[in-house]
Amino acid sequence: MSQAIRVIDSHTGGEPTRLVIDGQPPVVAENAKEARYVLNRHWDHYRTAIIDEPRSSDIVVGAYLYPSARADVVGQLVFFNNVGYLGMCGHGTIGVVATLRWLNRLSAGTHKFDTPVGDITVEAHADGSVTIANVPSYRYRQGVAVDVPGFGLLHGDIAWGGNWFFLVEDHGLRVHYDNITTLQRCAESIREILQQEGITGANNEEIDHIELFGAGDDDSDSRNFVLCPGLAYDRSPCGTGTSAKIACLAADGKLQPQQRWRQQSIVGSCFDARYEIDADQVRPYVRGSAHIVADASLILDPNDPYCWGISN
Ligand code: PYC
Repeated sequence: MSQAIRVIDSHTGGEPTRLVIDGQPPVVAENAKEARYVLNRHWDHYRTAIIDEPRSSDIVVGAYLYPSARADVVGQLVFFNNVGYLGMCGHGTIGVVATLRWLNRLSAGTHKFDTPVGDITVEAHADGSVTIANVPSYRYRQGVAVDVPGFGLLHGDIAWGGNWFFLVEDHGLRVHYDNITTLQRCAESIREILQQEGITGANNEEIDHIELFGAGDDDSDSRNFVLCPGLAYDRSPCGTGTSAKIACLAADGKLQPQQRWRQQSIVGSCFDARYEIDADQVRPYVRGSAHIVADASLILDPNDPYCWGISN
């Protein structure tokens, strides 16, 4: 028997999000962290069916939203992509909120979600944009030197913004869409070196996102190129990556609480960011907009040799 999974696709500044509406694995968990564990351990074939080719591609981030026993949260929100599960996803959260608004399942105003890395609060604005109050973000290490074949000696900060990032400014490359191939090669090489040299985030956690920064334009403070886990790059400015950047700017004294930071993506889309100090921690606020692009049923036919996706 074939089964159907209803999904709604959106994009946030060019970066796609696929929210599963019906037909998700029947996971019942205490919280989003446990839900992610159970999904990874027992239901990973659903991730590959939903997000891998032939139904999707490595640039799409998927989202499951499970009910929670907690009355103060909308639900347990777990993001995934072609290589696994994310801690948090900023563009994805904006896409999920826009989708729930489109379905009339969420009102304008303030709402909380449980994610595997902690609670986040969102403000769904009347104009359709969404502000995320992200998990506390911080710089873990500053100016870590890496010798990258073909690119030379580079330095990066390691920072947490809901995922682990290595943020590099001294790469000497033009951060522009027409330079994507070189940016991608550089970011991939940096990640390889981090892995080879055992350079990690706190608690030995893998640094799976690499961010290369360049100058902004009249409308932005900076432009970034973000390599996501796997080989895809973020078309949006990356919500968790912008949070990591904000944490570094705050640590350097280059951005004051409530000061605006406009982060532009490699395709030109922008997030508006700022931070507050919350119990001595940097709490980033990231604002952006998403648009709905599809409301579809994925068909899982057991006779299809690629029913569960083409995975590597
Ligand atoms: O917006 O946080 C983000 C994100 C992570 C991976 C892709 N987008």
